Amino acid sequence: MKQTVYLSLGSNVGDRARNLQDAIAALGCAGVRAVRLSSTYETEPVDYLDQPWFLNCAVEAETELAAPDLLHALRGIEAQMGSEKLIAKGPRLIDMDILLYGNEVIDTPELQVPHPRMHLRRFVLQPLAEIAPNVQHPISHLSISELLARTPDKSAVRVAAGL
Ligand code: PH2
Ligand code: MG
Ligand code: MG
Repeated sequence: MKQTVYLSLGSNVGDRARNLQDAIAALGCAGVRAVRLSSTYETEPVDYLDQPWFLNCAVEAETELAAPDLLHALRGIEAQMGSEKLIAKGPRLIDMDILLYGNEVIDTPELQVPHPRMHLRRFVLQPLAEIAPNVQHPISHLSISELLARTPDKSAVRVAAGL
């Protein structure tokens, strides 16, 4: 069954804008049709602070892939692009995370959806609110714009200039 999914993409190594573009292009070949893209945002690192600023964006996509297969497809694109995760929450060439998979709630060791920290991350919520302000979080039932208004995260997130 076709599902509407929301993804968060981030890069803070190499040509960050190019990495986001390449990852979005690769989605199509993996059976994930991007239907809406947010602006690209320049974002201050959170959680692990001693690393370069990120470019982040949000993608609305349609896919027939089951959630675990979508996760594997995203991991495959990350690996194919040569992204290496040397430090947890540290620098990376490309990171692709599933935020929402339809209205499903998934809690397995491999995959938690909605993304368990999305409400705590302005770098996720601000791009997502641009393309999906009225979409509801399936657990809290708050809209994305409400989550953004309520997030305690005060880190800097601004539309990237000159891309
Ligand atoms: N990703 C992380 C940790 N910290 N900070 C920003 N600004 N953007 C990210 O994508 C990010 C982060 C781990 O995935
Ligand atoms: Mg990830
Ligand atoms: Mg991540």
